[in-house]
Amino acid sequence: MPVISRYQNNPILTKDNVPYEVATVHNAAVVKHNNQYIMIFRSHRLNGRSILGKAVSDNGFDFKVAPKPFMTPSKDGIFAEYEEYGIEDPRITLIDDEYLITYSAYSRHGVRIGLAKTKDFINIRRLSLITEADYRNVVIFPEKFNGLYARLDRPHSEISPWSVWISYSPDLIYWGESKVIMKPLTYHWDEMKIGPGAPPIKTQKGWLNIYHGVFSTMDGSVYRLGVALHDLKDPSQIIAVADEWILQPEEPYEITGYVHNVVFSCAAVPENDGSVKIYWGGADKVMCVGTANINDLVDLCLNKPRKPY
Ligand code: BMA
Repeated sequence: MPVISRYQNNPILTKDNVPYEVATVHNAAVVKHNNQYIMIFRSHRLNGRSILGKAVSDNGFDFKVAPKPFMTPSKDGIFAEYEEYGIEDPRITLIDDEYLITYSAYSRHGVRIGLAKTKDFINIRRLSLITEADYRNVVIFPEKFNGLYARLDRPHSEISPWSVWISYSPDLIYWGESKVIMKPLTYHWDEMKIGPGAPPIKTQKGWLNIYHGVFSTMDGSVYRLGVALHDLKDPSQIIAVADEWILQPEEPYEITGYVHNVVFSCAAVPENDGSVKIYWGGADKVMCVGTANINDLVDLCLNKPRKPY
């Protein structure tokens, strides 16, 4: 039995559903807000640079796209310089009544992470660029630890396979106390690089972290999803990482697209019945969803673990 059941009508959103011209719809953040599901999705424009769109749904499966993009590269101040080549792969965390949106900001200087805030998904305020280059995949925990915000991220390195780190901040602007907490495992499905996926979900046994792992083949990279469990009080402590992946490219829209063999997640929405809707981009071209039981994912970490590194 697969641990994630793919929704029968996948893909749930494609470029054909977007009322402005784009080449893809993928790697979306999704949250529940006022009894609706808000999706902030990435699209490549026809020049290959990315923007963010917005779609809304009553049930988490059927989304309607807003007539205009949600965020495009900034034209103002410091953000303009660092978003010149596009903005990508948003993640959203609700904390203190505000939604924090992190996204990759591309420019001639590399890739760094922007942080924007919104309360209503109408008014958005860019707060800060919270990393230097090169970083991707920042997810912020929905709770503070000893008064500090915490985030997982993935810096690039020339001398180590790209790994998951944790950092803390008193104010969302200055970040520190960074340390590496999880690394790719050699000759394993995630051996090439790993990165945080959805913002962590609180469970009784720990923070559930849905991450992506990449395996290099003669035919390019294969992106899969895996799960890890972090200590509830000290998320830098990893209780267990599941040895097996939870999702890999299998459907035609995951195997072929803009980049082949990719499932890439930026969002998971826990539901009151113990299930979770996991959203992923298929082959960097379409949006997909599946459901899993949160306890099954936790058990996979605990019953069949591998070492964090
Ligand atoms: C990663 C990022 C993701 C993308 C993935 C597969 O490096 O660029 O946005 O989904 O590659 O192409």
